[in-house]
Amino acid sequence: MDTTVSNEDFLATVAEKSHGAALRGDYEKMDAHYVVQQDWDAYTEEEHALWRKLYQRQMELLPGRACDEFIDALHSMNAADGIPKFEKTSEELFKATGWRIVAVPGLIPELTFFEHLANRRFPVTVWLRKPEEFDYIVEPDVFHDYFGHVPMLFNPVFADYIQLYGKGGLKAMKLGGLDYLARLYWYTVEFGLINTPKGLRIYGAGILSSGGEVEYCLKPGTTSRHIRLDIERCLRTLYKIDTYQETYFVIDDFQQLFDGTAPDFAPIYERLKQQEALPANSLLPGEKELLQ
Ligand code: HBI
Ligand code: FE
Repeated sequence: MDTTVSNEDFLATVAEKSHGAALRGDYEKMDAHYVVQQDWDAYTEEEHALWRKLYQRQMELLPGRACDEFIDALHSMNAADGIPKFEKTSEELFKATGWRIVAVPGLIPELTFFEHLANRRFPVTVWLRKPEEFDYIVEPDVFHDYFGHVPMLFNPVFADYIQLYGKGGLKAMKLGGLDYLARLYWYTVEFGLINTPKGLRIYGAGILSSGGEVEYCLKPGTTSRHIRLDIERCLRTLYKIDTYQETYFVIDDFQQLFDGTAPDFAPIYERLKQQEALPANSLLPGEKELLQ
């Protein structure tokens, strides 16, 4: 199956999705699966300094807020001194959970993205944000992808979930379930929280790689909800991309994610097509706020 859409079509659709801003990456040198080489020597000293500043800010915020699996893996990745070389981490990751890092120019078509995940390859963007984007960036950059996503792939159960998600994405595209599945990715892989004996902790990359939301998502008494993850409820729930989340879905362990994604989603998609999507700030009868 041809896994690439025409470059122009893809860039036009994603550019329109990301509010019309043209994509920043260099899509000229990619292969048929949107993979490029990471030209590590091309990074400037200013970029390595910006990486260190981002890394230090997160390490002041995350201990006691990020899940242990993230903190432990990050320490083993030695990524504090500057933009890391993907190849080195990819070898360690492969030994740990059979995953590899593939360098990409930026956002890639859903089909190609799912194909990579289904084959235990995680796409990591090669470029770093500008200093003025220190606090917020629309497109995922190397800090979001590498710092936010890669450490969790060292956890075997989470790593299996992401591969299952990739396979589900390929099926979803055939069943018209893509938008539903994108919500699941958003509310787990990007913005998920997990219950631990020490309290709620963060495992979602979108929070782990951000500034303010790290404290906000764990603060009691905000206008956001913290409710137990029910997969079908999550697939129904709309999300916003440019504010803090109005709902955080909480799991008890990563096995719950894996088990919840194992069944055939086709009947769920059929049910969902008959139902109204839920606004991001919904609270249904019987749903309990978990963060008092
Ligand atoms: N491409 N490089 C990259 N990284 C992503 O996280 C990504 C993507 N393309 C599509 C996409 N995510 C989302 O639409 C997923 O829900 C599929
Ligand atoms: Fe991401």
